[in-house]
Amino acid sequence: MKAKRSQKSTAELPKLPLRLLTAVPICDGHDSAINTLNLEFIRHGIEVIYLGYHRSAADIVRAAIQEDVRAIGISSYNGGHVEFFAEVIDRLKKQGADDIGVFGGGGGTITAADAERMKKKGVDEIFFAGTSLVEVLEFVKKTYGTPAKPRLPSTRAMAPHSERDIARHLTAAESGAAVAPWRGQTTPSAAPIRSRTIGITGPGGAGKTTLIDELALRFLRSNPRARLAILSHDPSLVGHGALLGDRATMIYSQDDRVFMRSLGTRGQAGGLSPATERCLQWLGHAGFELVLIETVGIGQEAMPFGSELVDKTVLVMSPDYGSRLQLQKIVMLNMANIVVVNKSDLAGAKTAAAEIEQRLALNQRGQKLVLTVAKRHRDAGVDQLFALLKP
Ligand code: B12
Repeated sequence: MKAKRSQKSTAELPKLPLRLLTAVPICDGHDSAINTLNLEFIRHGIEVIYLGYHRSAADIVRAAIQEDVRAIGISSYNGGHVEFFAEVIDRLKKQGADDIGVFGGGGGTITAADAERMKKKGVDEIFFAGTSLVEVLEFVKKTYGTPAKPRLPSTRAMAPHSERDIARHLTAAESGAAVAPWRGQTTPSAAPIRSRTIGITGPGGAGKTTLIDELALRFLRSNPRARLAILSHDPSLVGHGALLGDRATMIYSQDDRVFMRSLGTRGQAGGLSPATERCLQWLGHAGFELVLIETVGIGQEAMPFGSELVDKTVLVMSPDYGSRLQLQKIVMLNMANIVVVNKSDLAGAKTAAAEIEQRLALNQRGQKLVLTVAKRHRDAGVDQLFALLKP
């Protein structure tokens, strides 16, 4: 992999967007309030990693650390909030991450007396029914608008290659900083190491995230000790933040052996982030056996990956791409090593597979075609894809 030589000194670093993680606790499906708040946050330039509802304190803390967020916003309606918020704070402390703030709300289900108890346990603020979005925004900007220190990787406070340490290096990579070497290691630019890397791309709605989650399950089962990293991209909205929501639909990727990082494209076209390559270098140094990269939903002319970035590329399509003519316009059909027709239980999937097979045959590159139903457990197509991804 080519090394990036144009890293910036700390003085030139761009101001990074504020990153928050939001979630709804376990046994709670009230996500209406948090969905509204998420949109308001991204409208004001914040990157929101949304974990979804029915999430355990352990999932929330693991994700917050991996995503290196400044604070966690929890929306809780089904009771048990005093204990749940306390568990989140306790787990953050145990993992040396108590600089990550915790705040939240829950309509009228959190009483003023509960809120006082929660604040005593370390919650920064609780918002009650009737709070305006402006008020929430003002609190967030005032309380979390400046980074807690230290934000850059510190060899003093963090065990090398701990989740916190890796997360901080990725943040530094996102800022473009010339990151300090890990203890006992050379800098990524001096000695690039790359994990086996698979690039997964395709139009929005084809089922890439579900497919990756199923691949994660197969990876965890087939390698009892190995670690997997996932770099998941979502678009940054022009002039706004980004809703980084891929975690919300993932189950197996919440495993302790999976390190997942959500990246906003931050103005770069093509499906990846300006920092993807630098992040890959650090993941290589951290020793992950496999890295899966998910691009944003791509269009006809996108070619997100070069061979310097990934070992294999997978194009995921759904059967409803339109007419056969459309297939002539999709550049990735020439480039991908493997083409997946996901949702192959839908009507028209057989015709789609036949048309894509013909299109690939014209390329004469030995590209593989796999039919999957990623939402189905133990899908034979996903097994076949997993086998094809092995070295
Ligand atoms: C809408 C609703 C539902 C919808 C949820 C839809 C959805 N996808 O969210 C449906 C109909 C599905 C539903 C189902 C149930 N519900 Co319900 N539901 C409500 C209701 C009426 C409104 C909640 C709401 O979304 N309000 C809109 C938001 C925007 O307003 P808000 O709450 O005031 O939020 C503000 C602040 O609290 C704050 N805030 C909130 N969250 C956060 C997070 C952060 C980070 C920040 C900064 C701020 C913040 O900012 C908001 C903006 O002002 C409440 C009653 C109530 N009035 O609160 C019951 C209520 C929460 N539900 C209740 C119950 C019991 C249930 C069910 C168990 C019913 C059943 N037996 O099936 C199920 C459980 C569902 C589940 N899987 O968890 C009870 C909970 C009782 C309790 N905790 O003791 C309530 C209180 C009703 C009641 N009085 O009995 N429910």
